[in-house]
Amino acid sequence: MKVSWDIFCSVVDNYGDIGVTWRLARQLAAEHDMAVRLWVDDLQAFVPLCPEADATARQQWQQGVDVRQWPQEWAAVAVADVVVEAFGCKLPEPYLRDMKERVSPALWINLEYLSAEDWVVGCHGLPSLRPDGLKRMFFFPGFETGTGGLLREGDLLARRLAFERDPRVRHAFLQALGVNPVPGVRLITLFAYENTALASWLTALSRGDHPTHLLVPQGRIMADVLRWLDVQALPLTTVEQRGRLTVQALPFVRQEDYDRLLWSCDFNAVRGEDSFVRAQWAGRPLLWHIYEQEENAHWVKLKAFLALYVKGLSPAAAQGFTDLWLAWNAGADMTKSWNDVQEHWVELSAHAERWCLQQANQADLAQALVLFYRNWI
Ligand code: TRH
Repeated sequence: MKVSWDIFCSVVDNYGDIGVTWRLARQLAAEHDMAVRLWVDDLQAFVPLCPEADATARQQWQQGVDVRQWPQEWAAVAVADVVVEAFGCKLPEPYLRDMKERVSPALWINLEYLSAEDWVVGCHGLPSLRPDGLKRMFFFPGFETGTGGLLREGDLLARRLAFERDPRVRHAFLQALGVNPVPGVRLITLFAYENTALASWLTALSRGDHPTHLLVPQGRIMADVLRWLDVQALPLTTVEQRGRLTVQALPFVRQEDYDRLLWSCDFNAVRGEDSFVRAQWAGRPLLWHIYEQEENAHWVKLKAFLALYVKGLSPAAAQGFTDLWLAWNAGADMTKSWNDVQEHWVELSAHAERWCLQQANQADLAQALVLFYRNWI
């Protein structure tokens, strides 16, 4: 009998909650032969990532995953062997009661947000005992040994390599999106929250030595792009040229294609959690727009990641890269830091690939979860 998993996802805002849980659910089913139910309270957020999904269906099968609408009025179901509560979403009370009644206890995992902070290693895998007798285990993704690792499909890097080896595949992929970069141009994707730093970056790109083609998937940064271009709209098929910068809007693509898009580019601006990790697997230099938290808690996370990431870079490259990320996240002028980064482009590109391979030495998060369960029973 397959081990059964219930993964609970409450969509707070954006696509990160569903992005991570959908990816995890698929991988557990495809690579570990698990029976996975994914409970989602807002299926509207799921459809852009998986366009064949039905936002109104109470139950549907997608890529081997039993996707369920998480109903407001919970209807009893058999509790799974492993219960994943993603990002502290609250499990339904009746489900918790059924967990208490279960003859063989279920493993209850609280899957936490990704952070590079030091304390994560110490807290990963710790139990929390509740007054009602149930025990919840804290599972922390992370970049270092002793954490739960990062989501990475088993064949991901091999697929990227195959994609990169054949320029015709990249060409066809971009063409299908309506992207026809001129030879030698630098391709950059831009996925970010609203950001006052954008104007300075786009201006620096338009005045830079290197021609750049910027691809902007539909999303929250678009209004800032339009403002800088001084246009009302950027239809999908058109490109806008300003100096050395070409700007093009893209549709929001399915999750698998988003990877291909990142692999097709020389530099990727990403945000939140899942696209941030995917950009690292792309092995290209990246720019992270971190999700803002109360009391500026995100700055600690940002700096903790930077401190880890820049290890092994020359001091000047590390400084330029750090300054760029800090300016972007502070909404400050990026002209100087972007120009500084240009001096270290080759080094930063090699470093990104090295970082990717180094991270790939860790067990991936799905693998780590399965092992955690095996060790627990
Ligand atoms: O959408 P996000 O900003 O999600 C955020 C973060 O996860 C944040 O940590 C969380 O607290 C907050 O939501 C509530 O960014 P993220 O995590 O990168 O998720 C975006 C998902 O969308 C990711 O799975 C990649 C996917 N994607 C596509 O599938 N196609 C696209 O075209 C694009 C641009 C993204």
